[in-house]
Amino acid sequence: MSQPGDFEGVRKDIIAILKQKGYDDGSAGPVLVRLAWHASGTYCKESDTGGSNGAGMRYEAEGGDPANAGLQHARVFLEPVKDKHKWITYADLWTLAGVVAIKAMGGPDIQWKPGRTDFADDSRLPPRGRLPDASQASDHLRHIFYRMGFNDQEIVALSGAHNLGRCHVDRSGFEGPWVNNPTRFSNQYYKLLLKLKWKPKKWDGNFQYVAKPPGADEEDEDLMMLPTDYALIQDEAFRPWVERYAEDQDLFFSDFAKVFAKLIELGVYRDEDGIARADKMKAFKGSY
Ligand code: HIF
Repeated sequence: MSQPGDFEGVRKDIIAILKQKGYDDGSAGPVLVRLAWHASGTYCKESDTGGSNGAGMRYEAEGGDPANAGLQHARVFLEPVKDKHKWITYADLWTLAGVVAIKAMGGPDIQWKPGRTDFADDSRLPPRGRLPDASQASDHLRHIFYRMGFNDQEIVALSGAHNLGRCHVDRSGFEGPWVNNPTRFSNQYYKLLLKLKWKPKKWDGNFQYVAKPPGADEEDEDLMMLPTDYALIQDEAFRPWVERYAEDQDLFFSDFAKVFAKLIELGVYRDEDGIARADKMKAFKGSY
């Protein structure tokens, strides 16, 4: 048991569980980033509901949503950390794990503030259907991310997180990593989007794009893009940002750090002094 408020201790223990021999590419990092995002990405600005408060994925209604398939791995990886630091809320732990993982994989420092509260029961979960559908295109991306309060540039900056990790047929129906080294954070995702010849994958599974990196052997694993990733180079407002982030990794890192920090704050009400106030959060007042 650690001292309440020892977030440095929590950070160290998150780093210690990142290496997972035998799991995916040997790292829990990418799936932790996805956990932080799915915890936050249910936010609706208009109704001020959903978001990173509550840790609703502990309950079947949210955790069992097909959109969240596979995230139980992330939650299980974090259990020893929660066990050692019982005072931290799950909602804080999941978002902190995302930013610690990004940094440990070579990404930028992302501002993280504590104060999220866990729901005491499952009566205030956001409805299913708020997370994006990877089979769709720009209109859908705007519909989902504008609802959270993001603009076009922020959508493209966030999307660089698909530099990490991979798709699993048994979780999403898609298959493969976006880049060659999916546990190293960089702007490679944008470079590959622009550079490779993306072709529809020939298979019975969900429609997705595949390509071989230049110089790859036949037996090398295909890289992939989801229809929502590909939409970023087809859309005339998104594409210039893809080009800028492909050219300028520093710009990408600094824009990504801002937008990911914004993502994990969604649904968190703070007083002017920065202290989170659960009683001022609509989701906690049960006003869905
Ligand atoms: Fe993902 N995302 N994401 N995503 N995502 C998957 C995996 C990861 C979308 C779909 C998928 C974001 C936006 C979107 C990560 C991080 C972020 C998978 C594969 C799908 C289908 C799941 C599986 O099969 O295991 C869609 C449609 C999005 C809207 C654009 C964010 C910006 C890119 C917000 C984001 O941060 C990460 C990391 C993974 C890898 C998880 C893993 O287990 O390796």
